Amino acid sequence: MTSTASSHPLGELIDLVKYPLDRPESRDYWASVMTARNQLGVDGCAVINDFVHPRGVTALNQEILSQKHTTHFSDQAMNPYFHFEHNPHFSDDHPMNTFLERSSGFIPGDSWDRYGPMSQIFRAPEMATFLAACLQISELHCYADPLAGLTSNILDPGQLFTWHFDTNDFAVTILVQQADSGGLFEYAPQIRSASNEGFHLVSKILNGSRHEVKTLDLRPGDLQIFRGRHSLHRVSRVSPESCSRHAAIYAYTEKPGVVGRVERTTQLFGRVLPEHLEAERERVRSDKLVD
Ligand SMILES: O=C(O)CCC(=O)C(=O)O
Ligand SMILES: [Fe+2]
Repeated sequence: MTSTASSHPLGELIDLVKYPLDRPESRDYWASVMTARNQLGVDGCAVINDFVHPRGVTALNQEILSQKHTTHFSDQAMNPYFHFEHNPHFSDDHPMNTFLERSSGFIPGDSWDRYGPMSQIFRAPEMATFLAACLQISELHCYADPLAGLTSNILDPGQLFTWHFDTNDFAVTILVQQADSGGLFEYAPQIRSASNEGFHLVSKILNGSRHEVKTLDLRPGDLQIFRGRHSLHRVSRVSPESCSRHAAIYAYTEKPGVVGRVERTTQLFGRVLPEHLEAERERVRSDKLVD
């Protein structure tokens, strides 16, 4: 271990020996970036194993447990586009009208201590720089949404997060507590594009097809970078006898100062803040996907 790696505050959480985020000019840094780029190029998903070391995982899980009482759980069935109501323009068996259980919940952004381990990782400039390099984006900023920027996805025993597309182009996740059984991340890579909803393929998967579905074997401490806007994905049901599954979710945007929509924020967190109402008035959509 070099003294440079161990003395950086991020080293309290992230394995800077394996992944020297503090030394972006190093060979190991670029090796990690190139591996992630390759994986993202193959199917829109990169996994960086043991990114957070075991002590860091313990610190993250302690913070999640301390805030778990603030989780907003959902008990509403939803379609893959986060809609909850029947749409008469589509047939009853269409994906738009296929509503599946989502029982998981999110710990919101305003639950975290500004200086706690969750925020420390999220707000580290080294993280944004590293992720931007992996994603080949010129710069990234912390998602400014005060609730959705920094969250933890909680699946208690028996719960699942059903098939869906993300609103964001990509998501950054660290598995913090793994379920003993179930709670697996599954995805159908690039099943839709900005110009094609791929409803036929989406429908097959909602009806139980495993064709083209991949399952990740994530372990606590693994970092996942995932392009979820075009890849249908879910977290499968956590077995009733299992421990809960906890994941830290870090959201970044290409432009600074982005805040989420009122409707989605209410669905996910059960409330909005004044920032959401303000942003709603100024929002400009970047594509025409149904959501
Ligand atoms: O918990 C995870 O691994 C990802 C959950 C997810 O897909 C989401 O929050 O949109
Ligand atoms: Fe997602």
